[in-house]
Amino acid sequence: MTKSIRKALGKRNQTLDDVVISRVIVQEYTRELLEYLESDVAIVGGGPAGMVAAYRLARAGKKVVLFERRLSLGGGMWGGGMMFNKCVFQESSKPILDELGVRVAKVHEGYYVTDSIETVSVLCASAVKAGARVFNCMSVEDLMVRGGRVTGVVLNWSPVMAAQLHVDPLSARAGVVVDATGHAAEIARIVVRKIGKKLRTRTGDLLGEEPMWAEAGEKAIVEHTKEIYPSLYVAGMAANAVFGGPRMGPIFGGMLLSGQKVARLIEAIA
Ligand code: 48H
Repeated sequence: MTKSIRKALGKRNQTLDDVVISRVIVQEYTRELLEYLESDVAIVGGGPAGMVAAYRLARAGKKVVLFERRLSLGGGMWGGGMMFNKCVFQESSKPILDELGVRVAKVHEGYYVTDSIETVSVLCASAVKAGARVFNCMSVEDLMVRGGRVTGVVLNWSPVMAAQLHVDPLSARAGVVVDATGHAAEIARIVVRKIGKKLRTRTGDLLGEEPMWAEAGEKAIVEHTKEIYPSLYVAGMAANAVFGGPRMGPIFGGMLLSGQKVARLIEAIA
């Protein structure tokens, strides 16, 4: 308990003071936000790829912050396929689910199914418990770039952006930034829009997502998980949007494997 909270409580003969509750929230949030304005890794987007990357990197001892636009993490995973809230996984991704303790049922040789609500909840809890700090309701709207390298992200409250209010953002420095924003590949697009066609793709531009093909899409997503501009990595669906690869529909193993791969690549650099 901080001095100011002790003082506020001391003045009143009650156990629950509304303003103390407010003070705790504002103080604790502000303290952590200040702490995470500098991090080793800033992950943009809390879908399956971002959550696995956050879990692995935090467990490896990195100071990890994850910024998520929405209230909840989970991205496109909650709705399974067409809101049938089941997720399908292939054999290669099963060890990740087993490690985290997601209950998996084998339905066919090489086909596993999970409850999407359980899967999102476990991935989210694993990332947070491993030490990743999540700031929800925050959107990354720009990048810090210095000397030809990404050095951080530029943040605003999602409701500010949704209401199109003219409110200037704040900046957070990070050693490495991960674009895990899903189909939109928003962070890679910022590079092209503001710096030019400088991505490490064939043309320097985003090559765009291709039509649905589960097998090819799942393979491509892991191959395409890499550094796309100095200190900017791409993971998850955004990787196929950047490098040109099929979407894969409601199979989620590639997202977990992509999150795992980006974490390994980042762990290897420092
Ligand atoms: C803060 C942002 C911003 C921003 C976006 O879409 P996701 O679930 O992404 P992945 O890549 O982890 O998983 C993709 C998967 O869900 C999927 O869509 C599949 C498998 N599709 C196949 C198919 O054929 O359709 O999560 C991305 C997250 C979301 O929660 C966004 O809200 C968030 O990123 N986000 N957060 N700042 N600028 N942009």
